[in-house]
Amino acid sequence: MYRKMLSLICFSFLGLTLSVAQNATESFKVSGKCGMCESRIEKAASSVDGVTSADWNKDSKIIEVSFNGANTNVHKIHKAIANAGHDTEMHKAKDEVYSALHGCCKYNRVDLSQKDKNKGHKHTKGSDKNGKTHDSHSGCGHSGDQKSSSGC
Ligand SMILES: [Cu+2]
Repeated sequence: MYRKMLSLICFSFLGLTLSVAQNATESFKVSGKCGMCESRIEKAASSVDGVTSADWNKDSKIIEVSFNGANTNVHKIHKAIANAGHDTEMHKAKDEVYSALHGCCKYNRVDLSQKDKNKGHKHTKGSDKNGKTHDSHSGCGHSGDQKSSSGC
């Protein structure tokens, strides 16, 4: 009986320690361009059960998420963001979801998925098969310079 009590106490202590340790913060890269992307990405991340905060920076393209590891894992968050149309390091958005994004939000998809194939990242007009180079950017009515597209 005494032994049983002892192991019970041990287990509950272990459980307590684990649940405290499972508050995790992760940051990873998410493709996007403007303030609209920011709210979409953060909304998608926050919609995942267990996520307590999500903050995406449009300049660094890094999202920082805090979540309870007992309820969720970072993989689910990647997936939710990809489902909203934004590529992450782990998950790529479906083409049809990406295509449905606002014109201003059509980020350059080469960035994350084909980094190695795209050495040099040329900014020449129309040479890119995807037509998503900065120079061919359309829909914002301005130069397409990434920094100035924040007002979209
Ligand atoms: Cu956007």
